[in-house]
Amino acid sequence: MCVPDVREQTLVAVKPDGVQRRLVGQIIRRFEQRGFKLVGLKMLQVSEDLLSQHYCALRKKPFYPSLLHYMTSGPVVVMVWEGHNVVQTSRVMVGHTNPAEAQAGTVRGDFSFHVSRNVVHASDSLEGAQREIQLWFQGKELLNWDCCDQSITCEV
Ligand code: DAT
Ligand code: MG
Repeated sequence: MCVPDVREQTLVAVKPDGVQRRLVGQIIRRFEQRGFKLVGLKMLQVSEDLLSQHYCALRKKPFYPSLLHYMTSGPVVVMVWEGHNVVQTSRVMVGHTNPAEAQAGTVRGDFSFHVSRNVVHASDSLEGAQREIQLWFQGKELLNWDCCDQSITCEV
């Protein structure tokens, strides 16, 4: 029998501060190590248009202009990870939005100390993940491939 929902997907992005600080490899390593499957990956300079759609729920927040400025200040690395419960598990791995409250062992808890430079993004719900994946990736950019350890990790 296969573990349920092994095709669940989420969007994770290394923000400009994470790219500048050469944290991309360490962040990817954590998701690989956990056993998730990378199905999409690209580096890009984000447009304000894409970001305003990505962060549409935050439009009225006082920090929104500085958030846009920060997120467009340099390249980001955006990824789609797949696996059982990947949305929720990724949020735990990334840690609290405010790094001051993030636990050690999480990405934010290990690599950052202020909410305005919290290194990484991860979708917060299944619906959010679907919306964000469609926003950032075209269907053909996501690969459907078999991981050689799948029968060991997914068949129980
Ligand atoms: P998360 O990224 O954990 O999903 P969010 O969706 O509430 O958090 O906010 C998106 C980003 O906006 C967050 O990663 C960093 C920034 N942000 C949130 N609250 C902030 C605040 N009070 N001051 C400055 N930036 C903030
Ligand atoms: Mg969010």
